[in-house]
Amino acid sequence: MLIQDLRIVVICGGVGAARFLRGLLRVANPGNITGIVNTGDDMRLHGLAISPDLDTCTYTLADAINPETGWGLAGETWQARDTLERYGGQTWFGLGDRDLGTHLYRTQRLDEGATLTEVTAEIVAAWDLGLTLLPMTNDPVRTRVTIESGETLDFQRYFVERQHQDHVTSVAFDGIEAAVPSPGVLDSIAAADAIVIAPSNPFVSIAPVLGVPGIRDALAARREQTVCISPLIGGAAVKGPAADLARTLGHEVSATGVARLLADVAGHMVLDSIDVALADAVRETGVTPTVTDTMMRTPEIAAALASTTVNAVV
Ligand code: FO1
Repeated sequence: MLIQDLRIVVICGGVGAARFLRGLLRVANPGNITGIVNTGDDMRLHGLAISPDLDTCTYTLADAINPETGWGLAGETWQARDTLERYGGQTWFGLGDRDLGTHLYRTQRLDEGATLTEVTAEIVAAWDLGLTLLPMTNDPVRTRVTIESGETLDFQRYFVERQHQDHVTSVAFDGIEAAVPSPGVLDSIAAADAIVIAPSNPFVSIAPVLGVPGIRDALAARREQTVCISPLIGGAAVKGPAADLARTLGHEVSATGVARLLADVAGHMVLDSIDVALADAVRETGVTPTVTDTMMRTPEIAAALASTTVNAVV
């Protein structure tokens, strides 16, 4: 089948997933693409409902992402934050004036009784993206990390306020036992021709999605059509704490370690050319390796990666 005709599901975290989706949209039919996005990073701040990974995927695909920061909107101004600063309000998590519009709209709609799935569909339509983005669940799930001191931190406190410098001893997803996959998640996994686990942090971005009851089993049933892309290149993360977390959580800090972590749901792995020597070790975990350039420096490289990744399982 031509890639244009394939129904493709992508399990998404933040930046790495957004860049991959942007490449995929160049080679596949947006109407056949469904992103299932992590909501464990979500938070309430200033009374506003904030969904960072949904927004990073949306803004990146709209070519509206802030290029300096990798989150929020381009051409941002910070007048509201400056006013907060004057009052000594919370400014550690920066909400730009344009980005605030998204949080105001989402909060209003949720308060009116809309689900996060419905609000996400409205926001994606307003940016005219063409694909479907689904939150992993409409129920509240909050990623929390416990650090060496024994203190447990909300994810954004760890990631942003403390610049993910802490030595993490465990990660938990509060509320996940009671969470239900949002409508369409399980059906899209069952119907997909190809399923991609995007190169997001496996411990704090992909793990919450797999942890929603029902999702991991649904993916395991499609293991031969599921391919993960290693977020570690040469034993390092492209961005963020994935390598640090692998180390402190006791996993091998390499593409092989990630293959082992996801081997029950992904029968295939795409790893970077730098890690070509790991291909045999990946194969020994029962995962079929494909080696290519996975550093998405340009949308063209992201598009080539998307084609190679989908072709690994169809
Ligand atoms: N990350 C930061 O490092 N500093 C910030 O001030 C910050 C603000 C922010 C606002 C909205 C949003 O959607 C994301 C924001 N992020 C910020 C990134 C965020 O922490 C990450 O996108 C994810 O939660 C981790 O992937």
